[in-house]
Amino acid sequence: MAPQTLMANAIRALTMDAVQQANSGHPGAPMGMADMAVALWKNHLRHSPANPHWANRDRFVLSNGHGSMLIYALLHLSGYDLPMQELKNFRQLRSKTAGHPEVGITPGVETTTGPLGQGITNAVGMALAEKLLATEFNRPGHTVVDHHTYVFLGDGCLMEGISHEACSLAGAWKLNKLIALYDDNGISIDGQVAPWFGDDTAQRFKAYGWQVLGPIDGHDAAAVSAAIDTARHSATQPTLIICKTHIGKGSPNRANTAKAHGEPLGAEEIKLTRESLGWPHAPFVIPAEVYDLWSAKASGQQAESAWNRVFAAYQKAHPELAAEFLRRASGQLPTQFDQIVVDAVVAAHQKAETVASRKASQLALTELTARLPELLGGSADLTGSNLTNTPSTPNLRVNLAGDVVRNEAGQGGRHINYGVREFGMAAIMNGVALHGGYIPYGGTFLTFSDYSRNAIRMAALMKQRVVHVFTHDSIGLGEDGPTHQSVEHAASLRLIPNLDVWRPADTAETTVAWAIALRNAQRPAALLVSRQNLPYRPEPTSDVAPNASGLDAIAHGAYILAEPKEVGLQRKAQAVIIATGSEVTLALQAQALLAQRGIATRVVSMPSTTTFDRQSVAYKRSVLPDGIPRIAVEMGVTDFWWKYGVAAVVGIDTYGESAPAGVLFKHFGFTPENVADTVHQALIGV
Ligand SMILES: Cc1ncc(C[n+]2csc(CCOP(=O)(O)OP(=O)(O)O)c2C)c(N)n1
Ligand SMILES: [Mg+2]
Repeated sequence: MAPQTLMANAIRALTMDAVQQANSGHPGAPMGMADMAVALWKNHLRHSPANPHWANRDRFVLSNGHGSMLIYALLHLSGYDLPMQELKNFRQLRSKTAGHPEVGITPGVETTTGPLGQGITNAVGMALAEKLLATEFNRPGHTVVDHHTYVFLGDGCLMEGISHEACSLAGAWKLNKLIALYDDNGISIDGQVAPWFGDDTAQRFKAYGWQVLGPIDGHDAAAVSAAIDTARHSATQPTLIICKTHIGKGSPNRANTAKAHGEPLGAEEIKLTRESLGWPHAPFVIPAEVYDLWSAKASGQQAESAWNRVFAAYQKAHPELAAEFLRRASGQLPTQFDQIVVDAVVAAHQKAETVASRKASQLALTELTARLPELLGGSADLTGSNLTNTPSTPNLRVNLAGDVVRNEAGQGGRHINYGVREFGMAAIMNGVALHGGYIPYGGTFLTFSDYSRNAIRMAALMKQRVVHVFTHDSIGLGEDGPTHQSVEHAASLRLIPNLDVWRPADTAETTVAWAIALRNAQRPAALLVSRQNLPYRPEPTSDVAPNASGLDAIAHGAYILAEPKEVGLQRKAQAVIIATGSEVTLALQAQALLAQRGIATRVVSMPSTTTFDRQSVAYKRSVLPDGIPRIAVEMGVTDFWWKYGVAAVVGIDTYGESAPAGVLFKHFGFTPENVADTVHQALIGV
């Protein structure tokens, strides 16, 4: 048997046996893509199984993540730390072989895939990161960043709308080192795809500015390898290689059927498949000669050593750049980061003006982007509204030759115009973060966070540091009306595990939110900021002075902002008003009104409920003492707040309305009087 066939059949055998053993999984895709995998992994992929984190490795993304056994077989066979026992434990608790590939669990898995369409989009982000890092760090004679990003994807990924967003951008950015191989098997779960997927995929990708190769026979490893070779020489275009395949290839009765997609073949069919493949070995037995064919340990070590020599020369010629590259690649913030944050708060406060928190975010970003070159900003066509750009972040532009355009200072783009593509932006940012070297952030209106939502969830699941700037965070945006006014979004984002949500009230809170978002290397963050101006709170009436203790208070996610003494009452608080973001001012005004009625209240600013929830019980009690009523004020659904044991919520449980903001605040009861009355009523128990 030809070595290539032997190698592909090893994947097929491991796949059908692991899926059978788990009694669940997707045998069809790995069996169909086995020959494509041989072509790529044997002949082209530069990777080092002994060091899955080698900075200049090629990235491989299995966008059709249901075919997870393909990547597990590949990693096992090529020499990663993924013993056969893990394949036998496919899909079992605490195995390294989860149902769908998960980054951080399996060495060699670059991103978590399964939600179709996002893998290819992550790959676009990885290829973008490579291009930008190469522009930033490579020097004549010193090419330290130089790798490809390969993707396998199926019909499902191409049907998903996000593939349009991502692949359109890949064309615009001329990501010539992005090479996607399409598993064109004409089958998805419901059967032959023709009635619901009749696109001319080749023309579609040509229209994006891609090079399209094929259709070729995806079972002809030599043909696939030749196509990859052509793709690697593309100067300016990403490449799609259309590979015609048979789902479940090798299975006499299941191949070419939707049944092969997501069901074990069954003992009888596995027997028949073994016979038809000419694979006599028992389940999970791989002959030594097949391991020898697959092993990438030696070639990987060689590739890595060669790069190490390149890097050593770079270190000699450009020691500071090299040190910076290593810092950036490792995701470490600069050692002076704490000082940078204090400086940012001071700078923002020195402006001493009443600004919208979106503007406060830009003020913070102006300082941060000047000092942290890893910050890579952007917006989904709302730059002037989101205020995610700064003087340090020129727009990304790519010239006809495919090079990143530099400004007079020699600097390439650091602000990305994602166009109107919120989901694409979010998943591309995930890819950028996964690649390393950058901390991506991007903006859109909070209402459209729903468009991005699954990618935000994936960032949280993957523990990636990605920052979403969501502006126009409430009815406070006014006349654009209910389509644009977030009501349920803050609450619903807070439900996503491992996502930090911040809704800051002023410049200090906004800057601290940014600082914590950047410090949390294992967690994405969403910053919910206002369109409308929020009053500047001069020092020292609040605890948010630009000193360590003020910042520390905010960093707890919630803190005591004003005690009764601040409004002239020398008594203990009878009630606590909890407010977030733009409503903090309202709470302070209500506190003053209540003082006139002789009622003593404490105002708690709670910019980040998710952060507050992680504090010690003692701290939480100190902020929200037992025994006195709590009243929450937030321009959003009330449902969320009941978990804090509140007596009442001033909130909005309908959609907004189209009118000037001031009119809406009155209409929905966001007035000092109504907040004061609500507190009063809670105290007297009506
Ligand atoms: C966003 C999303 N929607 C639905 C699914 C469920 N799903 C998994 S695979 C699949 C069909 C994919 O078809 P294709 O990519 O052609 O895979 P093949 O059957 O060829 O292996 C679907 C609908 C999913 N994983 N992600
Ligand atoms: Mg298919």
